Amino acid sequence: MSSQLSTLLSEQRRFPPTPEFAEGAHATQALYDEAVRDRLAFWAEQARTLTWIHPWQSVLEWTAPHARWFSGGQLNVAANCVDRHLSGARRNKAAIIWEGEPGDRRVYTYWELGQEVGRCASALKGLGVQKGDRVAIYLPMIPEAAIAMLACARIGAVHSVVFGGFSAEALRDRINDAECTVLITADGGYRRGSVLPLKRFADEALTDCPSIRHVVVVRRRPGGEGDEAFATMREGRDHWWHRLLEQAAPTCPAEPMDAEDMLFILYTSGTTGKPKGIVHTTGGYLTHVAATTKYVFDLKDEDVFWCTADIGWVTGHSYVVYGPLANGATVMMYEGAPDWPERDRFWKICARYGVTVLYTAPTAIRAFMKWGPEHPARHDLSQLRLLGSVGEPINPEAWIWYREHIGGNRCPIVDTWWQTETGGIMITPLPGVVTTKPGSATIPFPGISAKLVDVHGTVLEKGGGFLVLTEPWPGMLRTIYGDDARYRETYWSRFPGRYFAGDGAKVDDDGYWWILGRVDDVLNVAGHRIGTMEVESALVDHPAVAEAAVVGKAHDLKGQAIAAFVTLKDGHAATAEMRDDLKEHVAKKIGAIARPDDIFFSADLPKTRSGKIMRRLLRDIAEGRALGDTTTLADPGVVARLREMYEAEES
Ligand code: 7RM
Repeated sequence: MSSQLSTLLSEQRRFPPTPEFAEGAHATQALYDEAVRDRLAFWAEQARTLTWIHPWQSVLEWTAPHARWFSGGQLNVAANCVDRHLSGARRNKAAIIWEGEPGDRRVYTYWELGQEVGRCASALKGLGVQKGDRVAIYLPMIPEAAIAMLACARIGAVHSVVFGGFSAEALRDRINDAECTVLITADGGYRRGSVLPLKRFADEALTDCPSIRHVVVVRRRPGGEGDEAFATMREGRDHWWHRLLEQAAPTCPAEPMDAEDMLFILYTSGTTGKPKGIVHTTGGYLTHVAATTKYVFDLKDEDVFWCTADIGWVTGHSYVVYGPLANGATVMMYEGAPDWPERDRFWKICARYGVTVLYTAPTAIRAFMKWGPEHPARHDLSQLRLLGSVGEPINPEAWIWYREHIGGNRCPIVDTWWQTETGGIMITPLPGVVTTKPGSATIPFPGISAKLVDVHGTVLEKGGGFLVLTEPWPGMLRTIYGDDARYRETYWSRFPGRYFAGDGAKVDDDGYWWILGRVDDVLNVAGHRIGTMEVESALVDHPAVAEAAVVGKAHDLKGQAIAAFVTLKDGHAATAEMRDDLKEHVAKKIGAIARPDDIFFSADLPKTRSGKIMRRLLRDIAEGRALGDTTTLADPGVVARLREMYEAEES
């Protein structure tokens, strides 16, 4: 048994909901009962909270592995997230409260958000964007990111948001895979006091993106329009956002979309080198994220909801933009790093804006823990009433620290398990109803069917196994963009007829889920999914590299760190400069998040007789463990030599 599993098994602490919280909570036991009685009726009831242009004919049409939810129905996502809040008291309510890293601030009321979305939508139309066209968004965490997404949704264009931390090459691959016609970017974004030159990266990407016709550039830097260092504008192709929107009409009709029309594509890492374009559609996705936002975060009109995820990840899509805005909530948005200029930046923000619900990642919580409780202690966090966690397993110590030092031992914690592919939260406690256990995501959301299976696909009541989803759910991915065969193969072939999430899990005697993490060759570095193959492809792309094997290595803060074993081509020396050069090369190919922590040079890699690299053994070496079974190795001597070298280098 792994040490992780045994620690989790011994966790005995229980946190039942307080009567005060339960009394005011949206969620009730009845919600679970209803969903058990009739799953589809439950989801239909959630869908009815949205505004539809045309009612649906059937709740679900399921021809495995393809689902159609709310077929025949028509709606517009932007109209649901903005327009419908403009007729009553919410018209003047803050939709987005934003703070930039340098300390600049902006607030958009729902009315103002509507005007900006309208202008951006009109401007995109003016550039020739039509329903179904793909628009790439490569922006920092600024309000324009949400505005651009909603503007696309308004006119029926499909957005593909690319995380601002990704490299030019990663952006180029994503633009080309979806054949985007427009790119929306910025002259720069702030991170730890310096400017990330996004437009320069974009220009580098665009040297080989034949489908792009126009580039819209947000001026993020003060007076940046004339600053050639950050944005050189190409006549005819490039347009400043502020100029374009100034001339555009603030009203733009919302395109009636079929429930199954595409809303967005979001790329995520898999086990091969090529990222998958995860396809999400309109009616089911919005139903799922609206319902989970309401019940998991217990969102009320008075709340200030802060999901700290970047808009470039699915968490930003579902719980910064679509879920909260569909509920007419006030969203907090922050551009920069949690330790800039000081390690109390998050707590300063919580106090200044009276944040009531905070949703962040274990990697951040572990960093806060390391920095010490004196940072949150300096600020008034008494407005907080609910805390959330997402992105990776949260260890019980971090959970307890979060509860005590951020939540004042008063706020319930919701540990939410889900994926880019699931669209919205799948396994989570509902606050006010479910007793929590530190480290457990608890039980499936109402209307979600999760099961534990063994290697043969046999359903297990409890114990350890693989997490599968046995019934379609409204926010599920519909396919992989342009590659339905890969969709079937990746998610539906391991356990036929069931969706395999790629995670290992344990179910305890109470039926609670303890997610253990990925069982495939996908790493989770600080809550970000990175395929080992992606990093390996980047390494072998370097002219000096003959072969590379990448593994995850346990890391205190990041959960996992990247360790790479590299064999160099003849004539290249294994020097410290080479090591730095390779790290830099990976960062340039994929982005800084994929930069390996360790690179080890080796003349050979341990392989089976059929030539498969035995990553399990490399992990053992990287983590300093006793070696597992080496009997299947073609040359058992390789590992011993490798370990000696590794240990010599480490010391
Ligand atoms: C939302 C998101 C998905 C992978 C998933 C898991 C891991 C996410 C939790 C978690 C344990 C959690 N989407 N994961 N949430 N593991 N407990 N609460 O992160 O597509 O980027 O990643 O993240 O391994 O498969 S994602």
